[in-house]
Amino acid sequence: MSYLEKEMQQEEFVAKELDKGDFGHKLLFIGLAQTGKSSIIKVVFEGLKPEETSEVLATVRYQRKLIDFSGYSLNVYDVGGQITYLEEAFVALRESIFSHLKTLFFVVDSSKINQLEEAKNYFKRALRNAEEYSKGAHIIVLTHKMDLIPDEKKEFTFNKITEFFEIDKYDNVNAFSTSIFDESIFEAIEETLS
Ligand SMILES: Nc1nc2c(ncn2[C@@H]2O[C@H](COP(=O)(O)OP(=O)(O)OP(=O)(O)O)[C@@H](O)[C@H]2O)c(=O)[nH]1
Ligand SMILES: [Mg+2]
Repeated sequence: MSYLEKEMQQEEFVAKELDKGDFGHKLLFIGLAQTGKSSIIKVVFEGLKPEETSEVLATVRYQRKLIDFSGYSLNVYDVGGQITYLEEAFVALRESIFSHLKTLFFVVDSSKINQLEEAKNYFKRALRNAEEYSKGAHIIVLTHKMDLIPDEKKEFTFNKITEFFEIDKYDNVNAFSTSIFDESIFEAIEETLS
């Protein structure tokens, strides 16, 4: 066997082990494009300054990272939100993406009400996949980018999104109103890890 073949075999082995969730808590961030998934990961887990996230590039396919955070070993999956990548995650990569999940974060851009219908479709599909491959996993809806909503409309917006997503129908689904520009995103993630 050539060196390259050995390397590839090793990589495949590691990928399978990671998918199994043996490397700590497996977290999945999924949602439509540009909703802020990679920014959340970089700000909360990697210490990037919120204002520096404007430089974050759109995620191609998906990214997997092993992160030590607050005493937890995390195995974090970040799926690119462009439709091609979402469809790949929901079809070809379904089992490896959705199996062994501890928590699935479904990220919604609270300022883009016109995307809610499409977001809800993917949310429902994510729920079904999590149910099939990771029974008992926590599902968290992040009504994100709340800093873009005027204070007097924040509560209304949060309620509107969570009602539209019918999250009350599910025991294992919770929602948090978040922004990378204040403590809310840290609080939401820490609360779900504990
Ligand atoms: N106002 C505001 N902007 C945010 C927030 N979080 C992320 N962003 C911005 O949203 C844009 C998209 O962020 P990304 O993290 O690349 O979004 P993504 O969901 O990973 O995008 P894909 O990889 O294409 O799916 C960036 O310009 C971020 O600076 C937030 O809480 N508030
Ligand atoms: Mg991304």
